Amino acid sequence: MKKLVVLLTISVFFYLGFAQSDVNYDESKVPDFEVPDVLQTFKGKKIKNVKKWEKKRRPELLRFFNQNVYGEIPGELKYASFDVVEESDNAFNGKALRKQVEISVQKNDLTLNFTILMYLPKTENKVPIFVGYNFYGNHTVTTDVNVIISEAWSRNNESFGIVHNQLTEQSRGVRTNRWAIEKIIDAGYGLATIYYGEIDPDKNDFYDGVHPFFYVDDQQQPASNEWGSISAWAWGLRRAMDYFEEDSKVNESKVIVFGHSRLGKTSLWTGASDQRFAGVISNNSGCGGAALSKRRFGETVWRINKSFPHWFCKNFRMYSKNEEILPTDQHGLIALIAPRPVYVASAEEDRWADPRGEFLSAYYATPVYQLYDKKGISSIKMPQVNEPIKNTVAYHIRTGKHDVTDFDWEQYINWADKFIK
Ligand code: GTR
Repeated sequence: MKKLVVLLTISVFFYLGFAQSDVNYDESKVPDFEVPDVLQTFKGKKIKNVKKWEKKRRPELLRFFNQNVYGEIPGELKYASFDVVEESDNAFNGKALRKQVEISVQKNDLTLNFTILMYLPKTENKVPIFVGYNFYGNHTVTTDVNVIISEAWSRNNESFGIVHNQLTEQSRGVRTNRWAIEKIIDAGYGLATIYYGEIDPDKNDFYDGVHPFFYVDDQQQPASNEWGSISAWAWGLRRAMDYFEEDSKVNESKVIVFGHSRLGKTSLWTGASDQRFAGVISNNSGCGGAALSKRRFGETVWRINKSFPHWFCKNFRMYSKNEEILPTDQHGLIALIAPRPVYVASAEEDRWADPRGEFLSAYYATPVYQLYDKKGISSIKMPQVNEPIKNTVAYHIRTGKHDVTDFDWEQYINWADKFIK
Protein backbone atom coordinates (compact mmCIF):
# COMPACT_ATOMS: atom_id res chain seq x y z
CA MET A 1 0.00 0.00 0.00
CA LYS A 2 2.74 2.37 1.04
CA LYS A 3 4.59 1.53 -2.14
CA LEU A 4 1.51 2.32 -4.20
CA VAL A 5 1.08 5.73 -2.55
CA VAL A 6 4.73 6.59 -3.22
CA LEU A 7 4.39 5.47 -6.80
CA LEU A 8 1.22 7.46 -7.30
CA THR A 9 2.78 10.58 -5.75
CA ILE A 10 5.77 10.25 -8.04
CA SER A 11 3.63 9.84 -11.13
CA VAL A 12 1.37 12.78 -10.25
CA PHE A 13 4.47 14.88 -9.61
CA PHE A 14 5.95 13.90 -12.95
CA TYR A 15 2.68 14.42 -14.77
CA LEU A 16 2.19 17.92 -13.35
CA GLY A 17 5.79 18.85 -13.88
CA PHE A 18 5.61 17.62 -17.43
CA ALA A 19 2.31 19.34 -18.12
CA GLN A 20 3.46 22.65 -16.67
CA SER A 21 6.88 22.80 -18.25
CA ASP A 22 5.25 21.88 -21.49
CA VAL A 23 2.80 24.78 -21.63
CA ASN A 24 4.11 28.27 -22.01
CA TYR A 25 2.12 31.12 -20.51
CA ASP A 26 5.01 33.55 -20.36
CA GLU A 27 5.04 36.22 -23.07
CA SER A 28 8.79 36.66 -22.71
CA LYS A 29 9.28 33.01 -23.65
CA VAL A 30 7.39 33.23 -26.92
CA PRO A 31 9.96 32.28 -29.55
CA ASP A 32 11.21 34.80 -32.09
CA PHE A 33 9.50 34.17 -35.35
CA GLU A 34 8.41 35.93 -38.47
CA VAL A 35 4.78 36.02 -39.47
CA PRO A 36 4.75 35.09 -43.17
CA ASP A 37 3.41 37.97 -45.25
CA VAL A 38 -0.12 37.08 -46.25
CA LEU A 39 0.35 39.09 -49.45
CA GLN A 40 3.41 37.24 -50.61
CA THR A 41 3.13 33.96 -52.49
CA PHE A 42 4.98 30.85 -51.30
CA LYS A 43 7.39 31.55 -54.15
CA GLY A 44 8.02 35.06 -52.87
CA LYS A 45 5.93 37.12 -55.26
CA LYS A 46 4.28 40.21 -53.80
CA ILE A 47 0.51 40.47 -54.32
CA LYS A 48 -0.67 44.00 -55.00
CA ASN A 49 -4.27 43.79 -56.08
CA VAL A 50 -7.51 41.89 -55.62
CA LYS A 51 -7.21 40.17 -58.97
CA LYS A 52 -3.84 38.63 -58.14
CA TRP A 53 -5.04 37.76 -54.65
CA GLU A 54 -8.05 35.90 -56.01
CA LYS A 55 -6.26 34.25 -58.90
CA LYS A 56 -2.93 33.32 -57.34
CA ARG A 57 -2.55 33.76 -53.62
CA ARG A 58 -5.96 32.81 -52.29
CA PRO A 59 -6.03 29.46 -54.12
CA GLU A 60 -2.55 28.49 -52.93
CA LEU A 61 -3.38 29.39 -49.33
CA LEU A 62 -6.66 27.51 -49.49
CA ARG A 63 -4.82 24.52 -50.89
CA PHE A 64 -2.31 24.70 -48.06
CA PHE A 65 -5.00 24.57 -45.38
CA ASN A 66 -6.83 21.88 -47.30
CA GLN A 67 -3.86 19.59 -47.73
CA ASN A 68 -1.88 20.26 -44.57
CA VAL A 69 -4.13 21.43 -41.77
CA TYR A 70 -7.79 20.39 -41.84
CA GLY A 71 -7.68 17.94 -44.72
CA GLU A 72 -9.47 17.85 -47.98
CA ILE A 73 -13.13 16.89 -48.16
CA PRO A 74 -12.96 13.99 -50.63
CA GLY A 75 -16.20 14.87 -52.37
CA GLU A 76 -19.25 17.07 -52.20
CA LEU A 77 -22.53 15.33 -51.74
CA LYS A 78 -25.80 17.20 -51.69
CA TYR A 79 -28.43 16.01 -49.26
CA ALA A 80 -30.85 13.44 -50.57
CA SER A 81 -33.87 14.89 -48.83
CA PHE A 82 -35.00 17.19 -46.09
CA ASP A 83 -38.02 16.81 -43.92
CA VAL A 84 -39.58 19.41 -41.66
CA VAL A 85 -40.26 17.09 -38.76
CA GLU A 86 -41.70 19.67 -36.42
CA GLU A 87 -42.85 23.25 -36.74
CA SER A 88 -44.63 25.83 -34.62
CA ASP A 89 -45.42 29.52 -34.82
CA ASN A 90 -45.58 29.80 -31.08
CA ALA A 91 -42.01 29.57 -29.84
CA PHE A 92 -40.67 31.92 -27.18
CA ASN A 93 -44.18 33.03 -26.19
CA GLY A 94 -45.28 33.56 -29.74
CA LYS A 95 -42.28 35.66 -30.64
CA ALA A 96 -40.68 33.18 -33.01
CA LEU A 97 -41.22 30.32 -35.37
CA ARG A 98 -39.58 27.02 -34.51
CA LYS A 99 -38.64 24.54 -37.15
CA GLN A 100 -36.82 21.24 -36.85
CA VAL A 101 -35.58 19.99 -40.16
CA GLU A 102 -34.05 16.60 -40.69
CA ILE A 103 -31.49 16.47 -43.44
CA SER A 104 -30.68 13.11 -44.90
CA VAL A 105 -27.53 12.37 -46.86
CA GLN A 106 -27.14 9.11 -48.74
CA LYS A 107 -24.49 7.32 -50.68
CA ASN A 108 -24.54 3.70 -51.74
CA ASP A 109 -25.85 1.89 -48.68
CA LEU A 110 -24.90 4.61 -46.19
CA THR A 111 -27.28 7.15 -44.68
CA LEU A 112 -26.58 10.02 -42.33
CA ASN A 113 -29.27 12.17 -40.77
CA PHE A 114 -28.91 15.35 -38.83
CA THR A 115 -31.43 17.80 -37.47
CA ILE A 116 -31.30 21.56 -37.76
CA LEU A 117 -33.17 23.39 -35.03
CA MET A 118 -34.26 26.82 -36.17
CA TYR A 119 -35.85 29.77 -34.41
CA LEU A 120 -36.89 32.53 -36.77
CA PRO A 121 -38.39 35.95 -36.04
CA LYS A 122 -41.91 36.39 -37.37
CA THR A 123 -41.81 38.52 -40.47
CA GLU A 124 -42.82 38.40 -44.11
CA ASN A 125 -39.21 38.92 -45.14
CA LYS A 126 -36.40 36.42 -45.49
CA VAL A 127 -34.21 36.75 -42.41
CA PRO A 128 -30.45 36.74 -41.87
CA ILE A 129 -29.39 33.92 -39.58
CA PHE A 130 -26.61 32.78 -37.33
CA VAL A 131 -25.79 29.11 -37.69
CA GLY A 132 -23.58 27.19 -35.32
CA TYR A 133 -23.00 23.78 -33.86
CA ASN A 134 -23.70 22.91 -30.26
CA PHE A 135 -21.69 20.48 -28.09
CA TYR A 136 -24.41 18.45 -26.35
CA GLY A 137 -27.51 18.41 -28.51
CA ASN A 138 -30.08 20.91 -29.76
CA HIS A 139 -32.18 20.40 -26.64
CA THR A 140 -29.40 21.89 -24.49
CA VAL A 141 -29.57 25.37 -26.04
CA THR A 142 -33.10 26.09 -24.77
CA THR A 143 -35.59 24.89 -22.17
CA ASP A 144 -38.19 24.52 -24.95
CA VAL A 145 -39.72 21.06 -24.32
CA ASN A 146 -40.46 20.56 -28.02
CA VAL A 147 -36.86 20.31 -29.07
CA ILE A 148 -36.06 16.79 -30.18
CA ILE A 149 -33.28 14.96 -28.33
CA SER A 150 -30.62 13.54 -30.61
CA GLU A 151 -29.85 9.85 -30.44
CA ALA A 152 -26.30 10.31 -31.67
CA TRP A 153 -23.26 9.37 -29.60
CA SER A 154 -22.22 12.00 -27.07
CA ARG A 155 -19.27 12.45 -24.78
CA ASN A 156 -20.31 11.69 -21.24
CA ASN A 157 -20.77 14.63 -18.92
CA GLU A 158 -21.89 13.79 -15.44
CA SER A 159 -22.99 17.28 -14.51
CA PHE A 160 -25.33 17.28 -17.53
CA GLY A 161 -26.57 13.78 -16.71
CA ILE A 162 -25.01 12.34 -19.84
CA VAL A 163 -23.94 8.75 -19.17
CA HIS A 164 -23.53 5.78 -21.53
CA ASN A 165 -22.84 8.30 -24.30
CA GLN A 166 -26.55 9.06 -24.67
CA LEU A 167 -28.26 12.41 -24.45
CA THR A 168 -31.32 12.52 -22.23
CA GLU A 169 -34.06 14.78 -20.95
CA GLN A 170 -31.85 15.68 -18.01
CA SER A 171 -29.64 17.86 -20.17
CA ARG A 172 -32.45 19.95 -21.62
CA GLY A 173 -31.59 23.63 -21.31
CA VAL A 174 -28.19 23.12 -19.70
CA ARG A 175 -26.51 25.38 -22.24
CA THR A 176 -29.04 28.20 -22.49
CA ASN A 177 -26.36 30.49 -21.07
CA ARG A 178 -24.36 30.12 -24.30
CA TRP A 179 -27.21 30.89 -26.71
CA ALA A 180 -28.83 34.32 -26.42
CA ILE A 181 -31.76 33.19 -28.56
CA GLU A 182 -34.24 35.88 -27.54
CA LYS A 183 -31.70 38.62 -28.12
CA ILE A 184 -31.02 37.18 -31.56
CA ILE A 185 -34.72 37.01 -32.42
CA ASP A 186 -35.42 40.51 -31.06
CA ALA A 187 -32.66 41.86 -33.27
CA GLY A 188 -34.32 40.36 -36.34
CA TYR A 189 -32.07 37.35 -36.87
CA GLY A 190 -32.81 33.69 -36.90
CA LEU A 191 -30.74 31.06 -35.15
CA ALA A 192 -29.99 27.63 -36.57
CA THR A 193 -28.11 25.05 -34.57
CA ILE A 194 -27.06 21.45 -35.07
CA TYR A 195 -25.58 18.87 -32.74
CA TYR A 196 -22.07 18.37 -34.12
CA GLY A 197 -21.98 14.71 -33.06
CA GLU A 198 -24.60 13.92 -35.69
CA ILE A 199 -22.08 14.69 -38.42
CA ASP A 200 -19.08 13.04 -36.84
CA PRO A 201 -18.87 11.83 -33.24
CA ASP A 202 -15.99 13.65 -31.55
CA LYS A 203 -13.74 10.67 -30.89
CA ASN A 204 -10.64 9.26 -32.40
CA ASP A 205 -12.04 6.83 -34.89
CA PHE A 206 -13.10 7.08 -38.46
CA TYR A 207 -15.67 4.30 -38.68
CA ASP A 208 -18.67 6.43 -37.90
CA GLY A 209 -19.97 9.81 -38.99
CA VAL A 210 -19.52 11.01 -42.53
CA HIS A 211 -15.95 9.84 -43.24
CA PRO A 212 -16.86 6.33 -44.49
CA PHE A 213 -19.10 7.87 -47.17
CA PHE A 214 -16.07 8.64 -49.25
CA TYR A 215 -13.86 5.65 -48.62
CA VAL A 216 -12.58 4.05 -51.76
CA ASP A 217 -12.36 0.24 -51.91
CA ASP A 218 -11.32 -1.07 -48.50
CA GLN A 219 -10.12 2.27 -47.14
CA GLN A 220 -10.41 2.37 -43.31
CA GLN A 221 -9.45 5.94 -42.56
CA PRO A 222 -8.77 9.19 -44.38
CA ALA A 223 -5.47 9.54 -46.25
CA SER A 224 -2.87 11.94 -44.83
CA ASN A 225 -4.20 14.90 -46.79
CA GLU A 226 -7.84 14.02 -46.23
CA TRP A 227 -10.31 15.37 -43.74
CA GLY A 228 -10.20 15.12 -40.00
CA SER A 229 -13.25 15.85 -37.88
CA ILE A 230 -13.06 19.64 -38.22
CA SER A 231 -13.35 19.32 -41.99
CA ALA A 232 -16.18 16.83 -41.53
CA TRP A 233 -18.03 19.32 -39.33
CA ALA A 234 -17.40 22.01 -41.95
CA TRP A 235 -18.89 19.65 -44.52
CA GLY A 236 -22.04 19.38 -42.38
CA LEU A 237 -22.42 23.15 -42.26
CA ARG A 238 -22.16 23.25 -46.03
CA ARG A 239 -25.02 20.79 -46.26
CA ALA A 240 -26.98 23.00 -43.88
CA MET A 241 -26.22 25.87 -46.24
CA ASP A 242 -27.58 23.83 -49.16
CA TYR A 243 -30.79 23.59 -47.18
CA PHE A 244 -30.89 27.31 -46.28
CA GLU A 245 -30.74 28.04 -50.01
CA GLU A 246 -34.05 26.19 -50.33
CA ASP A 247 -35.78 27.63 -47.28
CA SER A 248 -38.00 30.55 -48.29
CA LYS A 249 -37.78 32.10 -44.83
CA VAL A 250 -33.99 32.33 -44.74
CA ASN A 251 -31.93 34.96 -46.51
CA GLU A 252 -29.23 32.64 -47.81
CA SER A 253 -26.97 35.55 -48.70
CA LYS A 254 -26.86 36.54 -45.02
CA VAL A 255 -25.86 33.41 -43.18
CA ILE A 256 -23.27 34.00 -40.46
CA VAL A 257 -21.43 30.95 -39.23
CA PHE A 258 -20.64 30.96 -35.52
CA GLY A 259 -18.66 28.58 -33.34
CA HIS A 260 -17.03 28.31 -29.95
CA SER A 261 -13.71 26.64 -29.22
CA ARG A 262 -13.24 23.50 -31.40
CA LEU A 263 -16.41 24.60 -33.11
CA GLY A 264 -14.86 28.07 -33.58
CA LYS A 265 -11.98 26.39 -35.39
CA THR A 266 -14.74 24.77 -37.42
CA SER A 267 -16.58 28.03 -38.15
CA LEU A 268 -13.37 29.65 -39.42
CA TRP A 269 -12.57 26.73 -41.70
CA THR A 270 -16.17 26.58 -42.92
CA GLY A 271 -16.23 30.26 -43.83
CA ALA A 272 -12.76 30.13 -45.34
CA SER A 273 -13.56 27.16 -47.56
CA ASP A 274 -17.13 28.01 -48.57
CA GLN A 275 -17.76 31.53 -49.77
CA ARG A 276 -21.51 31.22 -49.50
CA PHE A 277 -21.23 32.11 -45.81
CA ALA A 278 -21.62 35.88 -45.48
CA GLY A 279 -19.79 36.26 -42.20
CA VAL A 280 -17.81 34.27 -39.67
CA ILE A 281 -17.54 34.37 -35.88
CA SER A 282 -14.83 32.55 -33.98
CA ASN A 283 -15.38 32.54 -30.25
CA ASN A 284 -12.32 31.50 -28.21
CA SER A 285 -11.13 29.23 -31.03
CA GLY A 286 -7.47 29.05 -29.97
CA CYS A 287 -4.92 26.67 -31.44
CA GLY A 288 -5.84 25.48 -34.93
CA GLY A 289 -8.42 28.28 -34.95
CA ALA A 290 -7.57 31.96 -34.79
CA ALA A 291 -4.40 31.73 -32.67
CA LEU A 292 -1.00 31.96 -34.35
CA SER A 293 0.66 28.55 -34.03
CA LYS A 294 4.18 29.93 -34.22
CA ARG A 295 3.77 31.64 -30.85
CA ARG A 296 3.55 28.29 -29.06
CA PHE A 297 1.63 29.98 -26.28
CA GLY A 298 -0.89 27.87 -24.35
CA GLU A 299 -2.04 24.95 -26.49
CA THR A 300 0.44 24.05 -29.23
CA VAL A 301 0.25 22.13 -32.49
CA TRP A 302 2.01 19.18 -30.87
CA ARG A 303 -0.33 19.16 -27.94
CA ILE A 304 -3.52 19.44 -29.96
CA ASN A 305 -2.44 16.70 -32.38
CA LYS A 306 -1.67 14.49 -29.42
CA SER A 307 -4.88 15.12 -27.47
CA PHE A 308 -7.18 15.21 -30.49
CA PRO A 309 -5.53 13.14 -33.23
CA HIS A 310 -8.75 13.09 -35.24
CA TRP A 311 -9.42 16.83 -35.54
CA PHE A 312 -6.87 17.70 -38.21
CA CYS A 313 -5.47 15.79 -41.17
CA LYS A 314 -2.43 13.64 -40.56
CA ASN A 315 -0.21 15.98 -42.56
CA PHE A 316 -0.66 18.59 -39.82
CA ARG A 317 1.48 16.45 -37.53
CA MET A 318 4.60 17.45 -39.43
CA TYR A 319 4.32 20.85 -37.74
CA SER A 320 4.20 19.43 -34.21
CA LYS A 321 7.14 21.06 -32.37
CA ASN A 322 8.12 22.26 -35.81
CA GLU A 323 5.97 25.36 -36.21
CA GLU A 324 8.85 27.34 -37.69
CA ILE A 325 8.50 25.48 -40.98
CA LEU A 326 4.86 26.50 -41.39
CA PRO A 327 4.84 28.56 -44.60
CA THR A 328 1.81 30.48 -43.33
CA ASP A 329 0.09 30.75 -39.99
CA GLN A 330 -3.54 30.98 -38.92
CA HIS A 331 -3.81 34.60 -40.11
CA GLY A 332 -3.81 33.02 -43.58
CA LEU A 333 -7.00 31.21 -42.64
CA ILE A 334 -8.68 34.46 -41.63
CA ALA A 335 -7.48 36.14 -44.81
CA LEU A 336 -9.29 33.45 -46.82
CA ILE A 337 -12.55 34.87 -45.47
CA ALA A 338 -11.87 38.33 -46.96
CA PRO A 339 -13.62 40.50 -47.92
CA ARG A 340 -16.46 38.98 -45.88
CA PRO A 341 -16.79 40.16 -42.29
CA VAL A 342 -15.06 38.12 -39.62
CA TYR A 343 -15.18 38.49 -35.84
CA VAL A 344 -12.47 36.98 -33.64
CA ALA A 345 -13.20 36.93 -29.92
CA SER A 346 -11.06 36.00 -26.93
CA ALA A 347 -11.56 35.74 -23.19
CA GLU A 348 -9.08 37.17 -20.71
CA GLU A 349 -8.78 34.03 -18.59
CA ASP A 350 -8.66 31.71 -21.58
CA ARG A 351 -4.89 31.67 -21.83
CA TRP A 352 -4.91 28.13 -23.21
CA ALA A 353 -6.39 29.65 -26.41
CA ASP A 354 -3.78 32.44 -26.49
CA PRO A 355 -5.83 35.66 -26.72
CA ARG A 356 -2.86 37.63 -28.02
CA GLY A 357 -2.26 35.05 -30.74
CA GLU A 358 -5.93 35.25 -31.71
CA PHE A 359 -5.72 39.03 -31.90
CA LEU A 360 -2.54 38.97 -33.96
CA SER A 361 -4.07 36.70 -36.58
CA ALA A 362 -6.81 39.25 -37.13
CA TYR A 363 -4.16 41.96 -37.34
CA TYR A 364 -1.93 40.09 -39.81
CA ALA A 365 -4.90 39.13 -42.02
CA THR A 366 -5.90 42.77 -42.36
CA PRO A 367 -3.74 43.63 -45.43
CA VAL A 368 -5.99 41.39 -47.52
CA TYR A 369 -9.08 43.25 -46.31
CA GLN A 370 -7.34 46.51 -47.16
CA LEU A 371 -6.91 45.33 -50.76
CA TYR A 372 -10.72 45.35 -50.86
CA ASP A 373 -10.87 48.74 -49.13
CA LYS A 374 -12.28 47.16 -46.01
CA LYS A 375 -11.18 48.09 -42.54
CA GLY A 376 -9.58 45.48 -40.34
CA ILE A 377 -7.38 45.70 -37.26
CA SER A 378 -4.97 48.53 -37.90
CA SER A 379 -2.96 48.63 -34.68
CA ILE A 380 -0.80 45.85 -33.32
CA LYS A 381 -1.71 46.99 -29.82
CA MET A 382 -4.46 44.89 -28.27
CA PRO A 383 -7.59 46.78 -27.23
CA GLN A 384 -8.57 47.07 -23.58
CA VAL A 385 -10.63 44.28 -22.10
CA ASN A 386 -14.34 44.65 -22.97
CA GLU A 387 -13.63 47.31 -25.60
CA PRO A 388 -14.38 45.67 -28.94
CA ILE A 389 -12.95 46.87 -32.24
CA LYS A 390 -15.75 46.54 -34.75
CA ASN A 391 -14.67 46.80 -38.34
CA THR A 392 -15.10 44.33 -41.18
CA VAL A 393 -12.48 42.47 -39.20
CA ALA A 394 -13.60 42.69 -35.59
CA TYR A 395 -12.00 41.64 -32.34
CA HIS A 396 -12.68 41.69 -28.65
CA ILE A 397 -11.24 40.32 -25.48
CA ARG A 398 -13.75 40.18 -22.67
CA THR A 399 -13.34 39.46 -18.99
CA GLY A 400 -13.95 35.90 -17.89
CA LYS A 401 -13.33 32.36 -18.95
CA HIS A 402 -13.47 30.11 -21.98
CA ASP A 403 -17.20 30.34 -22.71
CA VAL A 404 -19.87 32.13 -24.73
CA THR A 405 -21.65 34.90 -22.86
CA ASP A 406 -24.40 37.44 -23.43
CA PHE A 407 -21.68 40.06 -23.82
CA ASP A 408 -20.25 38.08 -26.73
CA TRP A 409 -23.65 37.78 -28.43
CA GLU A 410 -24.46 41.47 -27.92
CA GLN A 411 -21.26 42.35 -29.77
CA TYR A 412 -21.87 39.86 -32.57
CA ILE A 413 -25.39 41.15 -33.15
CA ASN A 414 -24.35 44.77 -33.10
CA TRP A 415 -21.47 44.08 -35.51
CA ALA A 416 -23.68 41.99 -37.82
CA ASP A 417 -26.19 44.88 -37.89
CA LYS A 418 -23.45 47.08 -39.31
CA PHE A 419 -21.66 44.74 -41.64
CA ILE A 420 -24.07 42.01 -42.69
CA LYS A 421 -27.71 42.78 -42.07
C1 GTR B 1 -9.83 21.82 -25.40
C2 GTR B 1 -8.91 21.97 -26.58
C3 GTR B 1 -9.12 23.30 -27.23
C4 GTR B 1 -10.58 23.62 -27.42
C5 GTR B 1 -11.48 23.09 -26.32
C6 GTR B 1 -12.95 23.02 -26.66
O1 GTR B 1 -9.65 20.67 -24.69
O2 GTR B 1 -7.60 21.84 -26.12
O3 GTR B 1 -8.40 23.38 -28.43
O4 GTR B 1 -11.00 23.17 -28.65
O5 GTR B 1 -11.13 21.83 -25.91
O6 GTR B 1 -13.34 22.75 -27.79
O7 GTR B 1 -13.74 23.18 -25.74
